[in-house]
Amino acid sequence: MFDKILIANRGEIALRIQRACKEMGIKTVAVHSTADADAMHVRLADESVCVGPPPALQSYLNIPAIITACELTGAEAIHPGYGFLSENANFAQIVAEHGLTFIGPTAEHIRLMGDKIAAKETMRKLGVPCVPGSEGEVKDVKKAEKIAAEIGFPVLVKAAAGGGGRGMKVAATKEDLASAWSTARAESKAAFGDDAVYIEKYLSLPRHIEIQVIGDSHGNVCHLGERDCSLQRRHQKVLEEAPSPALNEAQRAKIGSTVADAVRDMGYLGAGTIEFLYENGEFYFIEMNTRLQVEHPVTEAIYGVDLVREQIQIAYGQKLSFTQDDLTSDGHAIECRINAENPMTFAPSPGAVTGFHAPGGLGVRMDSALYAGYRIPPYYDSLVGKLIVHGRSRNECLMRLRRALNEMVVDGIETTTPLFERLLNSPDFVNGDYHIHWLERWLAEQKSG
Ligand code: MV4
Repeated sequence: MFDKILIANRGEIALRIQRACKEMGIKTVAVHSTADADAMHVRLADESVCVGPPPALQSYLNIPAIITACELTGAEAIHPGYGFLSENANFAQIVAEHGLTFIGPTAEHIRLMGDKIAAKETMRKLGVPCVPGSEGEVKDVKKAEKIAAEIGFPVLVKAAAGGGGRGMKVAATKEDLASAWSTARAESKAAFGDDAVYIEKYLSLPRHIEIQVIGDSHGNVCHLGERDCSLQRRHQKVLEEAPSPALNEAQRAKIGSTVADAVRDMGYLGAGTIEFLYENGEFYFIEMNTRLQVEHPVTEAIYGVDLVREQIQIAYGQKLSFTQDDLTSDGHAIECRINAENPMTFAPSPGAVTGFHAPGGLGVRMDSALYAGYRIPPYYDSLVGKLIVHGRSRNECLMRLRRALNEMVVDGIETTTPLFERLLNSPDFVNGDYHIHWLERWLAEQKSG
């Protein structure tokens, strides 16, 4: 097994990866910016290296500094966590070229899935159901009009280099299409330096359901069911749950095996997530994420699997520690993203944490790098904790969530905790009756009275 791993990340996910390493007897190297010298991930690591000033481009995204930190400390592998360099194909390639191991898929698979047109074409050929739309890039308005006429309005123009909602434009009618097409192209060029766009039928009120997969270098690929991530605001997930309240066991087994077969055919290595929109009983592939995701703990809770441990074993060349038949899910799990933000306006609220108490007890997990006396720097993502609760049923999970939220103490800053307390009083949420636009509509209602 690896002797030492460098973790190219910060915050709760750096702690999450350290925990897996420690249980495996692997030494950890933290990297940090000058703003993070007092951060918990630095305090808990065996060694640490300062890789630059606070702006992420100069530190957590500073590839030469991170490779140098590996060479200085003798770390053999790099775990990128999520965000930062986790889906940077060039980084994965550079890591490999330095004789180090990138804990994740190959650079080729990261690159392929980063191109949303190529990703969709790959999945379609492998038998994964996709949203009806263009086959490949749409290079002129004439072609856009032809495809829209075939699939019917409304349509959505999407950036090939996009993802996460950037460079997307809806055309409700034929009259809107030329402007949606040229705006999407211009925005994509400005944001990503690439103006390639494609077209899909616009699904109006779907759920966002994603399937967790993991593959080893021996040709084994398993799925670990789905997560329902429909509760989002401005393309930021707010709460995730597993299983989805909308699916039954037969639907889960069917989409799970379709996805696992496709990912096996790709020769995919490591953890991955296949994102779908789900509407009227049908799944439509939209994107694949080639990293560990923020919401992975809800899957861990119901399947009893340590996904980070599996990632590390796979990167070392070992087999998955389970087969598909070994995997059974138990009960229900919900994750609340605790952000350092005002719970009504979502304005960032960095600063000094004067008091901190993590909830505990049966079925409660709190992943956070907070401690009393810590100063949250203003430079990074506002996620400061994840509260994950597990119960035998969704109802038990909701009762436990209410209890755990009540137990949590974060003093000195504002957090999104009160939002979840309000959400637990919403009949739609309690009934699992929601879609990707539900949360923003509910928040707007709350504001108006
Ligand atoms: C869509 C869609 C409706 N129809 N595609 C937004 C981010 C990107 N990952 C895909 N997105 C969407 N693609 C079709 N054909 C609606 C969205 C979308 C969305 C998707 C998932 C979660 C929240 C969302 C919020 C707005 C729009």
